[in-house]
Amino acid sequence: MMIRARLASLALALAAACGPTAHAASGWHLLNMTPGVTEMSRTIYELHMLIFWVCVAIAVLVFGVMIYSLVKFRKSKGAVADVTLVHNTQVELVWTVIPVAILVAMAVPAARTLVAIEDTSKTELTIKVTGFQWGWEYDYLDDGVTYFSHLDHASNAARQLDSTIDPNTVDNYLLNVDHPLVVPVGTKVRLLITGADVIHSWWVPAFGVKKDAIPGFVNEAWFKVDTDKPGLYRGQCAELCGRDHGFMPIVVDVRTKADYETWVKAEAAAQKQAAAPADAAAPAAPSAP
Ligand SMILES: [Cu+2]
Repeated sequence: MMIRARLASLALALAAACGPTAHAASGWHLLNMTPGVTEMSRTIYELHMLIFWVCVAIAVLVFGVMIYSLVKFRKSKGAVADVTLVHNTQVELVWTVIPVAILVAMAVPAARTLVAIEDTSKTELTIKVTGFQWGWEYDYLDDGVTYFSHLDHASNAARQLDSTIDPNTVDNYLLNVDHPLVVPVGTKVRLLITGADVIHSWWVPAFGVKKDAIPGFVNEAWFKVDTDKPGLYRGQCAELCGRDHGFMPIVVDVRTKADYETWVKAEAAAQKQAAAPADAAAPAAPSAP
């Protein structure tokens, strides 16, 4: 029941994040990937749809011929097996060459998209993302801002075994955090993703980003949210990482550039100030003669 509620709310969140209202009403799009809010996520979506329709066409053709043959040439109608096609070189060539050609044709756009996904050149903002049991740490490498992002208090209270809170009354149950990742629109953001303990995976469907967070490795990912799409985007850890795997959601707060600048300056100043008393106290410690 809880899982169903979670899936439903995730689906709703994804729908709210990307689907046009009229389209959302039908509910059919919930079965599909989201086109997302970045050019890359749309490219991935279009590639997925292209390959999907190629597969549908092949399935219709192959099953069509098969079912037609089964019905038309059945034994009860007096059909006799035609053995001239057994080990027929021409036929074998045709059914080898055509699938190879189709696979190669599909590999071209797929490879092009993969190369684009991995292209982390010309990024404008770099954030280190560390997954841990159970939450995320975001480190704005150039701005001196670091903080942890955990499951929000309301979800955490409701999820406890002895809790009397109905999860249906909690907004974005298990999909909300205390401190979301804040990024600007229209900016190529590079993520350096790693793990502190076990393998996690940073996944935000609306950005088309899903990358493993592996201890001892630094994986790269990037996204650039459309200028006209600021808002909250949700995701989850997508690698089974232990007991509380289901309790480490991801929320990305995408703001306008001006809003982001204001936020990052204020946050950097606040963190500097918070660290200051410790720095000031340090020289007062007794030093050895
Ligand atoms: Cu995890």
